[in-house]
Amino acid sequence: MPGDYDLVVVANRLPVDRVEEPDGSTSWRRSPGGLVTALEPVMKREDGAWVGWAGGAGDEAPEPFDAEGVRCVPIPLSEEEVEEYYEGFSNGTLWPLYHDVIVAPGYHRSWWEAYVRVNERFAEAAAVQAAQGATVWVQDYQLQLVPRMLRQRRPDLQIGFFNHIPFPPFEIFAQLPWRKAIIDGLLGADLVGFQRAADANNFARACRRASNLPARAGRIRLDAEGGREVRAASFPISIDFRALDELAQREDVKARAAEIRRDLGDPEHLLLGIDRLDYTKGILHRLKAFEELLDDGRVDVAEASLVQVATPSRERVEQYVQLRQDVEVTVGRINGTHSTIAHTAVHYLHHSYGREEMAALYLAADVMLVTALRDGMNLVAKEYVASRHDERGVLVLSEFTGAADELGGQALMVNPHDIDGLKDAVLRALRMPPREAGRRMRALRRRVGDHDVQRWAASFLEALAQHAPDPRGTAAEVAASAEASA
Ligand code: GDG
Repeated sequence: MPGDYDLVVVANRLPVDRVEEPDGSTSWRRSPGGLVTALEPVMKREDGAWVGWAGGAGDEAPEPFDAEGVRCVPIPLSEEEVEEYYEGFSNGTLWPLYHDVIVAPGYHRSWWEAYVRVNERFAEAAAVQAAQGATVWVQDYQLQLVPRMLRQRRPDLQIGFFNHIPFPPFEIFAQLPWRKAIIDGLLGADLVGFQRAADANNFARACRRASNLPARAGRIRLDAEGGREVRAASFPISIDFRALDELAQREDVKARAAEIRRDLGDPEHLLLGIDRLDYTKGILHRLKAFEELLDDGRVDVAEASLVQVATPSRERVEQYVQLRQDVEVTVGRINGTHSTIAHTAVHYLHHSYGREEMAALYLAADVMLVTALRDGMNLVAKEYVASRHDERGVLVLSEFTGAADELGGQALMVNPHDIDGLKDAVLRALRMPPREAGRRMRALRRRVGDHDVQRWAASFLEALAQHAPDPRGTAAEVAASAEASA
């Protein structure tokens, strides 16, 4: 029932996807992704509700429903709001701005107005669902105004926010015409979480510079609100290590990995990239390095092949259309020049795959290339590690990912802008002695295994509870006061 839920998650998307059944009816299937996995146990335990967009455009959303043990509350987005709030302000303004302006952000007032309006709608829905004193956890850059809007409606709530993408240095953030409103929106939360310590610091600095607020040691003091303190800290997200580890050990997945290698002509070395087709992921830089290694004759097409999975993404946003063209022209050129009848240099796959196939690909690859130009975390890097129960394989990892903070010691670190350095790292990975690769992979697996997504969710919620004590008091206090008033 509305008003009953002790934990409310607010995210742009619901944790389920709509499926059309053969008889024309609609059902809901859990969407792949770590967030759902991480939150499912707490959602069930705490009597949770999840507020999010169900996908699709229209003025009406489906009625709230239960799926996978979670109450789902769909939010409608009109056709125009999909264009202006989602494709526009979220993915055409904030996404490039927060990723070091790799492409130019668009600043359009109509996009901003739609962003404000849609954030209000999410905040209102969360306010209606949350029980007295409940915890509300708002996710990601599409909803940065929700914490403040929610606090205005429901000062009794404990409010947490987690930003999945980087928070940029103030010198870049300062471009945003609505920077003060965004800061104020986020400061409605009790705890604002980021992937890296550097993101939390950038945020605290933006509070000082844009809004003149005292911020020290990750605490921002709001004198205008009676000295209320907002905490900013890092909580690096992770994956469901155990589930992927188990999946990759299944006999059918291992057999599929071997089959993939056979089908690719049994190359001596298999390199792999898996990314959403996004300009932040450095796909073109990776292709350039591989092309030059083939051009230079340092790598032979009979010896090494690159499989690049580029999952379709944001296909109506202009820069993504351009990127797809650039990647496809580049792959065509590399293959035209270097492939032979027996061997293809680059296998480019513009599809999305099931979990089993993903695990088999990870298991088949000798070298995993993660060359993002900027990335909040990069879960692909951690998934590769979780899949390698055989302790083989080498991870080449960009220093501009959040994952680099944790895995930098054992992965081969690269600056993807330095093509010569990237080529050297790829060659080093291809030639790494198995003992060294094994030692590195063991250490990587220990790190990711100990810091899985369940631990991430628990540590965020624990920090939130500590920073903003339950306004209803502890269970014992509540019981005592109920007794006293009886
Ligand atoms: C954002 C931040 C941060 C990809 N293709 C397929 C597929 N995937 C899955 C991967 C992985 C996920 O999508 C991608 O996660 P990443 O972390 O690599 O990147 P973003 O999508 O940009 O995610 C990022 C993340 O949020 C979490 O906070 O790490 O920095 O940008 O799990 O496996 N999954 C399936 N088929 C595919 O074809 N099943």
